[in-house]
Amino acid sequence: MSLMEINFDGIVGPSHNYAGLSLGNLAATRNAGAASYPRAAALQGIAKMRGNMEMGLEQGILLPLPRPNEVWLEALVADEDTDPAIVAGAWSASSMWTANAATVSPAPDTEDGKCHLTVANLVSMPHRSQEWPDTLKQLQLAFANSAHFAVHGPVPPTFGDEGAANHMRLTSAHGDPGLEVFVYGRSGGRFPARQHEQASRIVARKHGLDPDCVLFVEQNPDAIAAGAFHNDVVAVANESVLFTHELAFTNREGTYEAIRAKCPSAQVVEVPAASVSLEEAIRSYLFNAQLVTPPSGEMRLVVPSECRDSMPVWNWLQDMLAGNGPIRHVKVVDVRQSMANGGGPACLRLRVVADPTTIDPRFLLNSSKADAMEQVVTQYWPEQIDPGDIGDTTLAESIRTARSAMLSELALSELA
Ligand code: SUG
Repeated sequence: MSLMEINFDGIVGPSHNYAGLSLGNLAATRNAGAASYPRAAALQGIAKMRGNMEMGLEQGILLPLPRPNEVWLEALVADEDTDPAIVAGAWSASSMWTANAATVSPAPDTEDGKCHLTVANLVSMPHRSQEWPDTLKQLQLAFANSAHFAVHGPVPPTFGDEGAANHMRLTSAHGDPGLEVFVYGRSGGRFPARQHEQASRIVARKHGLDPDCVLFVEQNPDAIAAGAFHNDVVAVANESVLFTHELAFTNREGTYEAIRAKCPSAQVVEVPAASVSLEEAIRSYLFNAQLVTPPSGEMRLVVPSECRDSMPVWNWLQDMLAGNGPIRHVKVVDVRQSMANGGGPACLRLRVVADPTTIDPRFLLNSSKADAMEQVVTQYWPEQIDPGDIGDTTLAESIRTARSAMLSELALSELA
């Protein structure tokens, strides 16, 4: 059994648009009503996946969900007088942010030695609450091998669960047992706290985690109020490194101490607010980076190009590289279409530590499959969606056709 980290990126769906549906997500609110470019967005996502494969990392994919979601619209008795936000919700391509698809506990951490996945209920935002049934179907297919995986339904509603975006794992190496850190919000000031403490606790119990190897940590309400609607906007972990903003957690020192006590190999790389303010960290998405260990062994931070546009962030990264910390390289990627909806490189991927041979190969990527995906996107994905196009029946039909073309290219028609 060779356990490794596999990043499952969401393919950006053909209905990608900016409807401003997420209160507390500043980028999405700022870009509400802008024209979107689904074809460019999907190509940017595939280019990011390719870049990671070129580093020698295993790459997986998750498919866009059926949109517009007719089942949802029907349940909401939607007609022409329906609130435009509900119609836009049914068109949302938000499942591209697979960090919110599920919480994943790798096999070395669990009682039964299987990798456990709990699909996220995403109940805090109406447009995201419709995702889980179709996401669950997909996870059950990709991780159908029940000798190695246990896929769970969602935590019951009221207890908001946003999946891996509020979950970090610290370990000496991916295949070793790890410390799982669940970050919940109690208050977000003017904005909602999306991850409920009880949801995190339910997930940890369902996954059969050893209570000595779990921490529940409160996200700093000031971070939520500043626009960090998920913890992965202000912190990210990879193997023994926690890369975090100084103001990410309510109890900063207590959190670091508890992490070091339970995972002695842990190292904290903290960015002080004096160097990069919370606002600048959220604007640039410095922490919504992919922190990865390629086979070369030197840790790399994959940041959005907005980090290069920010002087304080870019200066901080140069100083970091000049020092002798554990993060040795920085790679810049262009995911601007997703970023404009508040989704950086880390939002676009779900990390699973597993043996790739135990996963349905249709969900694993290689470069010829990436070529084929690019062709489908170029041929079928709409070039542009203007706000007034949302709800248009001809466009709806072409979005459905585009998704079907991708499903048949990837031999996944059972997701139709
Ligand atoms: O839930 N944006 C997503 C972004 C999710 C980012 N994920 C992580 N941080 N892991 C959200 O707020 C915008 C859709 C719109 O407004 O049309 C949106 O859903």
